[in-house]
Amino acid sequence: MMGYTLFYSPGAASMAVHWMLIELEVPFKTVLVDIDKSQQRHQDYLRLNPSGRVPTLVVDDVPYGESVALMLLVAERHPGSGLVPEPKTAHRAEWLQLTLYIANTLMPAMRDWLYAAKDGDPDGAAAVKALAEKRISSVWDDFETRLRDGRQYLMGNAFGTVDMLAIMLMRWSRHMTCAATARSVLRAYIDRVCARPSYRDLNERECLSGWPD
Ligand SMILES: N[C@@H](CCC(=O)N[C@@H](CS)C(=O)NCC(=O)O)C(=O)O
Repeated sequence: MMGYTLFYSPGAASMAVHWMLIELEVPFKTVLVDIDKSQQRHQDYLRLNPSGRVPTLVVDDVPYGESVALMLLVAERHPGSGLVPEPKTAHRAEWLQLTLYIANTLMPAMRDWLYAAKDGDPDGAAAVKALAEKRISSVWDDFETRLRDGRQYLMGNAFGTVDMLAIMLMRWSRHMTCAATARSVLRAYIDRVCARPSYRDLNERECLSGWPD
């Protein structure tokens, strides 16, 4: 079947991809993979995503994983969306740098915090989480530095993929000592971005509530 089918779990790494599809106003289907019920380990899902991780995006019948890669792929398929700086334009290199920074630095630290006891030794989880919080805090410092010049979004005054990723990950920090909402500059950014109708739509579709408020 042509088109997009997103395998998602509410609030998981699928969230930013889901948001992007909503922003693009393209037709897509969703299939719930309930992580709380370990559905990501079901044989049928592992055939699509052998690592047993969410999300998977089926594009024209072919399944792909990795949320950031999915967003880059979708951006490539919808040139002119305004959600990314187009190739060879002024902000493209900065956008690539920020995208990979989020994928390489922030996302692994989030995983370490959230899965410290499950992926690793439960006895060492506190130390892993403490290091993860340091790494996450230093990314929040960087984001605050960017936003302090009065820009609306991380890349300037154009909302885009990095904002959807950043907001998803800031939401994940809600139970951490380094919760993004505790920082005034980030809080103002979060409130601004989360006021978008697409974010409200996303929350309704994923039955999420309670963040940022
Ligand atoms: N780097 C992956 C991370 C995916 C990931 O860790 N997803 C989590 C949910 S946020 C998951 O599938 N957890 C279930 C598990 O690991 O068993 C991506 O961005 O897609």
